[in-house]
Amino acid sequence: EPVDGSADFDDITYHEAVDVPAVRIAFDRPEKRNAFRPGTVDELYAALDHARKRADIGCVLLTGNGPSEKDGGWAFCAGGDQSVRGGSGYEYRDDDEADEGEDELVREAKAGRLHVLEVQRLIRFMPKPVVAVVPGWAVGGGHSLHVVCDLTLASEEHAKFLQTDPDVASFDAGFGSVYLAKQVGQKKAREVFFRGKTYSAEEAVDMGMANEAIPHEELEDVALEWAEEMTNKSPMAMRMLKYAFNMTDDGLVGQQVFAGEATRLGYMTDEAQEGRDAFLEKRDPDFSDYPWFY
Ligand code: 1HA
Repeated sequence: EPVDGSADFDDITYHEAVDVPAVRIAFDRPEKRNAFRPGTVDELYAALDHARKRADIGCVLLTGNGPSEKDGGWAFCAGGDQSVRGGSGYEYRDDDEADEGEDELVREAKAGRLHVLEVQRLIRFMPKPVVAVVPGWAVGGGHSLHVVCDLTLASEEHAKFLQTDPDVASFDAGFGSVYLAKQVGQKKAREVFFRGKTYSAEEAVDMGMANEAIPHEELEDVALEWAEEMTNKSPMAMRMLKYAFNMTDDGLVGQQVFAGEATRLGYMTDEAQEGRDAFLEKRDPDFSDYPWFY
C-alpha cells in the first residue's frame, strides 16, 4: 500500500507491506540506473525519517525500482547523478520542484549538495534494521548506501557491485569506504575502490558485504520473509543489538546512541521513578528498595 502522502514523491516510491510491519522505499529513476539528484535525496530522507518514527514499523527495505523501460536494465542505485554535478556538489536544477518559490539566498545555501551523507547517518542510527535489497547495479554512492545498510540481499542474476568513485574524481572517505573495510577487510576494500572491478552477488556474499544471493524473481519475497522474521523479535533487543554492533566502530557518537537507549530503559524502572517523584515531592529519595546488583 502506498504510504499516505507519498504520491507527492517524484524520484522514489514509499510503500507499506500488507502483512508485515515493514516499509519498502525504492529509488524510482530506472532509466538513470536510479542515480540520485538532490531532490531524490530529500525525498529519501523524508521517507526514511517517517519510517524511523513509525512505532508500528520494525524494518525498512531499501531498493530500486526497475527494470528500465529503455533497455531492461536493473539497478539499486548508481550514486550521484553526474548530469547535475556542479562545482561543489550535486545541484538542484530549475526543473526540481524543491526550488519553486525560494529566494536566491536559500538557493545559494542549497548549492552543491552532498547530503546523501545525512541519509547514511539516518540509516546507521535509526533504531530498526534497514535492508538493502539490490536488484541490479549498486554503484558509487549507491554502493556506499548498501554498505551502510544493516543487511544486503542481492539478485543472483542481476546484482552488480561496483565502486566508481575515483573514476569520477569522488571519494566517500566516510562510511562507504571505512565500514566496507570493516565488512570485507582492508585489502579487499582497497581493491574495490582502487581497481573498480564489478562484483557479482555471489562474490559480494563471499566477500562478506552481502548476506545472500537470491534468484531475482524471489528477491522481494525473500526480503519480506527476512523482514517478518526480524519484526517478530523484541524491538528493544533489536535496537540494543543494532546499536551494540555499531558502537565499537562509531566512537563516542556510538556510545552516546547506545547510552540513550540505556537511559530510556533506566527511566522505565521504579527506581528511576522514585528519583523523579522525590524531586517533585520535595523530599529526599528513598532508594532502599533497590539492590546494588552484582
Ligand atoms: O562518491 C559520492 C559521494 C562521496 C562523498 C559524499 C557524497 C557523495 C555523493 C555521491 C557520490 C557518488 O555517487 S560518485 C559516483 C557516481 N556514480 C557513478 O560514477 C556511476 C556512473 N554510472 C555507471 O558507471 C554506469 O552507468 C553503470 C555501471 C551504473 C551502469 O552501466 P550500464 O548498465 O552500461 O548502463 P549505462 O548505459 O551506462 O546507463 C544507463 C543510463 O543511466 C545512461 O543514460 P542514457 O545514456 O541512457 O541517457 C547513463 O548515463 C545513466 N546513468 C547511469 N548512472 C548515472 C547515470 N546518469 C547520471 N548519473 C549517474 N550516476
